[in-house]
Amino acid sequence: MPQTTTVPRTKLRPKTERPKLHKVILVNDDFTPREFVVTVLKGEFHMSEDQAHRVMITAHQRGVCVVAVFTRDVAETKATRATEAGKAKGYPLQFTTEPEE
Ligand code: NFA
Repeated sequence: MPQTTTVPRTKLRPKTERPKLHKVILVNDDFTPREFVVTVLKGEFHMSEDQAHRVMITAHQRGVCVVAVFTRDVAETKATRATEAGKAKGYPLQFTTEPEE
């Protein structure tokens, strides 16, 4: 078998910082129709009917449900767009964001 030689690394390799992730949170209310919430989740967050229905029901029963996590800009843009979709129909539907621990 041919011999191989490995040379120890001398170049510094700084640790890569990962951007902090932010949760998008669906907030329950008494007015927005369930089916509309599911439609917004599917459209804005690319969820299947099943996933969207589970997230909607969880928020309905517990008050809130984490939809997904993104970098801050993406989380804020998606939460705003999803909230606006409800507002456009006269619904009080709210999506908020918060940084992950
Ligand atoms: N609570 C709403 C209803 O009973 C449905 C809903 C679920 C609204 C999740 C907002 C968020 N029509």
